[in-house]
Amino acid sequence: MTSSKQVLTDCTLCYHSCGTTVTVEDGKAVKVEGLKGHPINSDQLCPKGEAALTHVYSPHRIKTPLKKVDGKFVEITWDQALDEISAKLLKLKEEFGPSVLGVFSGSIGVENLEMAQLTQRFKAAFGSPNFFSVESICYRMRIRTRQITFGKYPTEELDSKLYILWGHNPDASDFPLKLALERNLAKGSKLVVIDPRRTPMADQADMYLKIRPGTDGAMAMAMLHVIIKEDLVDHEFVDKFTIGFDKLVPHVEPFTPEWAEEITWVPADKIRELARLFATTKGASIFQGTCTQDQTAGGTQNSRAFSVLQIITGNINVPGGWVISPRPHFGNVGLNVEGDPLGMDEYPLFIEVWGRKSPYGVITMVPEAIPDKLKAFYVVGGNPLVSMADSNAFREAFRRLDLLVVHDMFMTETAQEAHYVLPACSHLEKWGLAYTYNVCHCLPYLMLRKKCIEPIGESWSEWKVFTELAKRLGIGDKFPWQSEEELIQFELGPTGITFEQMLHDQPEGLYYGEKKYVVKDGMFATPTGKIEIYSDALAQVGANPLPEYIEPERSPRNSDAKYLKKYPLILSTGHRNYYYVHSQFRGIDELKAEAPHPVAEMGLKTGSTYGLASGDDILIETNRGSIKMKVALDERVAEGCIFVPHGWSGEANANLLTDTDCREKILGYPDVKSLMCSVRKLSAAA
Ligand SMILES: Nc1nc2c(c(=O)[nH]1)N[C@H]1C(S)=C(S)[C@@H](COP(=O)(O)OP(=O)(O)OC[C@H]3O[C@@H](n4cnc5c(=O)[nH]c(N)nc54)[C@H](O)[C@@H]3O)O[C@H]1N2
Ligand SMILES: Nc1nc2c(c(=O)[nH]1)N[C@H]1C(S)=C(S)[C@@H](COP(=O)(O)OP(=O)(O)OC[C@H]3O[C@@H](n4cnc5c(=O)[nH]c(N)nc54)[C@H](O)[C@@H]3O)O[C@H]1N2
Ligand code: SF4
Ligand SMILES: [Mo]
Repeated sequence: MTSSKQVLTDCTLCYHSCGTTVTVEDGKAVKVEGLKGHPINSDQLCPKGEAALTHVYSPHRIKTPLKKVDGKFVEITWDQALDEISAKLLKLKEEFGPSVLGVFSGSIGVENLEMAQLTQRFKAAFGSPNFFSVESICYRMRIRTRQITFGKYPTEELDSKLYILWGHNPDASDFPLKLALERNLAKGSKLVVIDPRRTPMADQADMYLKIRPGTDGAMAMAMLHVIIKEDLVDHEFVDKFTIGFDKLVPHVEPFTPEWAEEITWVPADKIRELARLFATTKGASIFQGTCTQDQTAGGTQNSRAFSVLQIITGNINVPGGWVISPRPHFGNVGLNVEGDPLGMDEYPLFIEVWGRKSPYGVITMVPEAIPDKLKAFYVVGGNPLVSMADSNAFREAFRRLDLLVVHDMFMTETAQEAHYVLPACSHLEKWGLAYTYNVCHCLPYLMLRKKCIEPIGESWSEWKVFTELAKRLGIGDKFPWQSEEELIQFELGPTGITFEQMLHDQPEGLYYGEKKYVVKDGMFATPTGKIEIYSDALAQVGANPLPEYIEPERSPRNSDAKYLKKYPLILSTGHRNYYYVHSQFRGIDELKAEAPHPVAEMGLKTGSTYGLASGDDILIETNRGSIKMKVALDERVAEGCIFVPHGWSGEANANLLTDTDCREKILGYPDVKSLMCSVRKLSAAA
């Protein structure tokens, strides 16, 4: 007789953590569906989520530990792999000290508590401060700037009256927001899209603004100017809860919409119209692209300007605005940070604010730190050689390492450079805790990620690998949990919720905390106890304490004639593709059929100046390298620019074009949204 069960668990294929129902028959997962009534995905799955089982049961999964011998991988046992890796690590530690170990956890690790935090714990137990993650290319810039402004981290509420999609394309990248937008636009909410590409969402928008890449800060400054000049400010809110408004008023004086038009290509009257619409809507929210500003030359200041826009219009802790939601306190798996990771001297605000330290080092500084400061690198659930800016620099640096270990399900380009590759469990093969904080009502949503099937081949979970490695390194006491279930109970500990409760009583998940829209004195954990429009934290690192516009280092306005002649086009990389997550899922036929080729997008006129037609093969070149892609010409795309998707490997890898030296000055993020390049036709469309 067939044994069959249905397991409610989260999708985990990207950080949105949609709810799924997995049918398991005789130990094999046979079906995945959207979990009915789930608050994030309302029983639907995106095509990637639907293809989960093809991914999990892929014939390309790595099944055993591998060691590189004479340039080729050979299968070895776990014992051999762990013995050799730990022996090498101990030797390096003895000779050079523990900080020569760097660890990296990828984007699925950011919301994947166990993966990111066990990786962090591992380096701390070993004695190194050098933990890296995608946080220094993605998302934390917004967290940091909001923290220094509010002392807390307010987020966009999913149900809003006015959505400003500012460099964010939920059609491709944000399934839950896309569903929320459908729901709320039908009820009369307004939509504005600010994007150099007229995205599909823009067709439904009340306003669409085609902006020059990298210039969002100028537009935000002009909006501040209009709101202040026309006195559309929420004075009651500003007077009660903020400091620095008096300094902001003279500061924004020069930044007229006409000034911004020249920089941004957005007509001045449109900027005025948007400023008025925004300031007169209570419950308006800037939906800041998840990584767009982070990867822009003036990203920190742009993010600050967005915060100040929300503040002076009183759109903080009101329904539909930015809301400070309750945060669950989990057991401290990650261990506290000791010592300073790479970047402390150069970008201190990324690492520390008001004596509070975050665990991350600055990833753009990794290539230059190898081999002097870093000699061993351990990658979990990431593909930095393709996903981090400047793949050439990363490849060369990785080749200088004494030890590179990669724990992954697939043989990625990063894994190909490794000395050891360790087979990883998929999300269906291990226990975990799914945690999303930007769900409906701005409340966090927790769900137990259930182990549905036994590990494929000899793949191991992160808990198991780190625990076994720690034993061999003499730091076994730092990994005391006897099972994954015990680890999760430890994580849950301070919340008062139990593993058993989540497994048996609320397998569909649960909201954490209570929704509150109050604003009161003392709730802002800044040194002044107020929302800081004027930021001393920025002044202390030599940055402008008030928001300002910073022109991209490489741009038509900032380049001399010679450079412009060589690289005449504005290059923006990494707009999302609905069918892929970064470098993942290229091996899944049903997804590949939807997006078979890497395709760069260009405006119609610009394309024809280069003699191009849609479907042509082109060569794109920057100061760092060149790649080959197909081109699509489209009138929806801003002229004078080219938009290149990231995540493709080999000769279509966008990060062969990006430059680890071209960084945002305050937090050290790579600028990959506004560079300069040239384009040349290779062959005509077939
Ligand atoms: N399908 C899919 N979904 C994903 C991911 C994925 O790989 N695949 N990745 C996930 C991750 S880790 C992240 S960080 C998020 C990323 O999410 P986002 O950063 O929001 O990325 P996109 O949704 O592609 O939207 C970015 C938009 O910004 C526009 N843009 C480019 N340069 C500029 C500029 O200078 N200014 C403005 N205003 N717009 C600009 C692009 O044209 C694009 O439409 O997506 C997440 N979701
Ligand atoms: N040029 C350019 N580059 C970009 C961006 C851009 O916009 N432009 N966006 C950046 C952003 S925002 C991000 S977040 C990064 C993402 O960077 P990464 O996280 O490095 O990218 P992924 O390709 O998603 O790599 C994830 C890897 O984890 C593996 N994996 C999946 N599940 C598991 C698991 O359970 N355990 C283990 N051990 N491994 C697993 C996958 O097989 C895959 O190889 O890319 C960045 N790169
Ligand atoms: S958006 Fe798609 S891939 Fe991401 S969690 Fe939801 S179903 Fe999975
Ligand atoms: Mo990201």
